[in-house]
Amino acid sequence: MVEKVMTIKNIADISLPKESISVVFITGVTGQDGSIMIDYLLRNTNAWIIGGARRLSVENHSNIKHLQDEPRFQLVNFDLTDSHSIYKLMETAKPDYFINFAAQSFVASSWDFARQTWQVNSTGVLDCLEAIRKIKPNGCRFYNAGSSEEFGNVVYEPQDEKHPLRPRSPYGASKAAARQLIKVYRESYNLYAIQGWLFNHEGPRRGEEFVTRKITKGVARVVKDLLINKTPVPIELGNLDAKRDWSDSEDMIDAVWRMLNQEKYNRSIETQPTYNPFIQESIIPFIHEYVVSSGGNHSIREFVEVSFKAAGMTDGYWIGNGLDEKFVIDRAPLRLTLVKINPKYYRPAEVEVLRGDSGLIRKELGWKPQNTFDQLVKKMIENDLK
Ligand code: NAP
Ligand code: F7E
Repeated sequence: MVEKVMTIKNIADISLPKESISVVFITGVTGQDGSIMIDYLLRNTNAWIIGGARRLSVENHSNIKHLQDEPRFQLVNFDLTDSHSIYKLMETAKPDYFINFAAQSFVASSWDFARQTWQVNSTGVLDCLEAIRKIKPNGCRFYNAGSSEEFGNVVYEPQDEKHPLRPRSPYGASKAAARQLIKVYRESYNLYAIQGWLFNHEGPRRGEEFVTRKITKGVARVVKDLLINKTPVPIELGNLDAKRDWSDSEDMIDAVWRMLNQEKYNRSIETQPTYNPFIQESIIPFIHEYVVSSGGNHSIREFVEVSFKAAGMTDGYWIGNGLDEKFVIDRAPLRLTLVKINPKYYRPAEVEVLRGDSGLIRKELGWKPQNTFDQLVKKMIENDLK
């Protein structure tokens, strides 16, 4: 059977219904968060959704293939580093929401591609803000994907909205710069423009170079090799001691939508003396940028252990120290190495420990995660075992 390929339109060919309906433009839809956001909006709203994606020589639509026949979704050719395409999109679709997930999102690559990281993650955001300000300043709400990496070299735990920005990578610096630009535009032009601090979030659609998915895919491969009596090639990792506050990406997307519609969730905004639901600017003084996180954290070493257990392998254990540390199992007469260290995966500078305090968004917008860490690992392992 020949598989259908997702049609990618030019911006000029966008078609929207005549009747007034909410239009959401989402960038980065081939990635994890963008694709989950589309599914979330199709389930929970009647909005029409336009997804922006770069046309690549080799198709990369696995996260959005299921939307091929979805009438409320259109995929358009879009590049965040091309300001013309941002303006063209704003003029043609005049979206009510502009959700920017597009980024050079891989921290480890940001040292090798520092300039490109800046162009996409910072200059790209500036171009979005300018286009919104010029074309639809009063009716387009903008969300940019901020990150716990902005906190970087942390000074207290857990990190909340007041924690200083102390990035440790070109990636973290680029997101911190975008945050400052958004603040300036919000305050100067009354834009509903915000950037949440999302801590790490994962799931079956996670890119394979990020450590969680690398581990769950690796574990699935090891399990398969052992089943056919093949000696497994070890999974190679870097810093096992780093700790991250991992959540399920489905929960985080719900937080993004709440941040974009704060008056619907935060009853205290309505009681503010100047609040008028019919004037968008009236809520600008009350909107917040929130930390979104689970509140717990785990080391990479723990993620390895929990993943093997979720795949039914409970007899693995660690031996050795430092660069010689290994995760092994005994299969008489052999001791098999399943995980080992490769120093090439260490970073020039590391964010050692992250743990977020999401108390404010829980209190003000009623957000709360539905999935636990163990459920997340199980879901990822089950997906990769398939
Ligand atoms: P992802 O899976 O790596 O997706 C990134 C998306 O950006 C991809 O669709 C990619 O398209 C697109 N993109 C990159 N450069 C582009 C450009 N110049 N023009 C248009 N599109 C471009 O990332 P994610 O995990 O979904 O994260 C979404 C956003 O949240 C990112 O901004 C990330 O920095 C941020 N964030 C993520 C996390 C997390 O834990 N996942 C936490 C905090 C913040 P291609 O497929 O063409 O490369
Ligand atoms: O690394 C360590 C690595 O690449 C997590 C992005 O979504 O979340 C993500 O950034 C930790 C780091 O994610 C390997 O040194 C060890 O300490 O999965 P990661 P990240 O850098 O935390 C933030 C919030 C974002 O905003 C980003 O967009 O794991 N680690 N060994 C390794 N990491 C990788 N990738 N590969 C290893 O082999």
